[in-house]
Amino acid sequence: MSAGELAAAAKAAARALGFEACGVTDVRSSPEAAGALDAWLAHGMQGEMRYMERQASTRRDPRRAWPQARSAVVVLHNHYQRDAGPAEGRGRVARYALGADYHDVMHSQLTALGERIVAAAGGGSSRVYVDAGPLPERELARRAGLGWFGKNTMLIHPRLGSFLFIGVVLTDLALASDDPFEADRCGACHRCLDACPTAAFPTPRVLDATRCISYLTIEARSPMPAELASKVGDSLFGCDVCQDACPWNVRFAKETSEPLYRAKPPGEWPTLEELVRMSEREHEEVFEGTALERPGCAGLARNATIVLENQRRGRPVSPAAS
Ligand code: B12
Ligand code: SF4
Ligand code: SF4
Repeated sequence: MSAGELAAAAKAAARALGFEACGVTDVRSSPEAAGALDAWLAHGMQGEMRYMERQASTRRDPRRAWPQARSAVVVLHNHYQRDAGPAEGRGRVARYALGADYHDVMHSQLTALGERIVAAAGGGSSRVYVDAGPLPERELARRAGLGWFGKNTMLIHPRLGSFLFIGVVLTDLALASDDPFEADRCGACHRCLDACPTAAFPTPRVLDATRCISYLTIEARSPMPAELASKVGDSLFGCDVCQDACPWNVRFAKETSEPLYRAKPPGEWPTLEELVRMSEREHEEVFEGTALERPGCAGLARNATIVLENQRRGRPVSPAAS
């Protein structure tokens, strides 16, 4: 099979597995993206995410992840769903975390994709990555022609919007690369920058994670600074505000076709009061297999306490999602 035929076979397999978009790129380092990462780290915008420092050399140069790798097959998976917001007494959970943990869902689908590529070539190997690995996933997706970096730093696909997970299959096979996405389709818009409740963007396309509700409610282990806690509103876990504000999502976001990403009924989530009192064991029972395992029992109790305080003081809640 030629490199072009193998790329076509990979894209057909990705479609058959339910991925909405697929592109191919090489694994070379990109000086602009490496420079942007270095500047971000130098300003301490990673906060307590020490893994971002530890993994920096591989993020700068993806070849270090697996020196035999020759191509990266990058896929997008839509996780958008209409969301009426939390039920009475509950906190708001970002859409990506409403159903099963996407790391598990994507991992098995990416493994199947890698196997199909190797089978089509009649040999070779593959390795799969989603979020937790040290790859610069947005940059690989942009280079594979799948979209541009919005001013909110999200990878936006021109016909799907940004409510997308990115997955990567590295392979030691050579596949024909797509043209990188070079256009900036944000134009003069700045709705995401204006909408962010915590003013987390020092400049367009740079996110100070230490101010981002997603970081504060998921990644940070320390107590939340009071100035930021008062701005979190009703967000219990993660944040979609800068994506909800984006016209590309208003226009293109469609319901996910992945049943495993679907939310359980709003009334079945534990209440904020229950979360404050929840034991480690109960936390494990309720949240096993979901992204809400990540902050741990203590992290969710911290978040629930903050949301309760914001509600008590009548502090503005996050804009109603739809
Ligand atoms: C650390 C991390 C976070 C941190 C920091 C986010 C950030 N913007 O840096 C926190 C915890 C805040 C976070 C939040 C979220 N995350 Co996150 N996160 C990651 C992770 C693990 C690394 C990202 C990273 O390297 N950041 C460092 C910065 C410097 O790099 P970057 O954002 O990837 O890429 C930027 C630079 O390369 C820069 N750049 C490149 N060249 C140039 C040139 C110039 C001139 C400039 C100015 C910049 C520039 O622009 C790129 C895009 O902004 C990736 C998975 C992965 N392995 O890549 C997921 C990932 C980015 N997250 C993801 C998601 C879904 C989210 C949330 C939506 C979850 C939620 N609903 O709460 C939010 C979105 C917040 C936001 N607006 O970004 C998805 C994004 C998918 C997409 N369509 O873009 C990813 C790819 C995971 C996945 N596999 O799907 N996340
Ligand atoms: S996810 Fe929320 S807090 Fe983070 S940058 Fe976007 S709007 Fe701001
Ligand atoms: S809201 Fe506007 S500026 Fe922000 S990412 Fe979307 S198009 Fe770009």
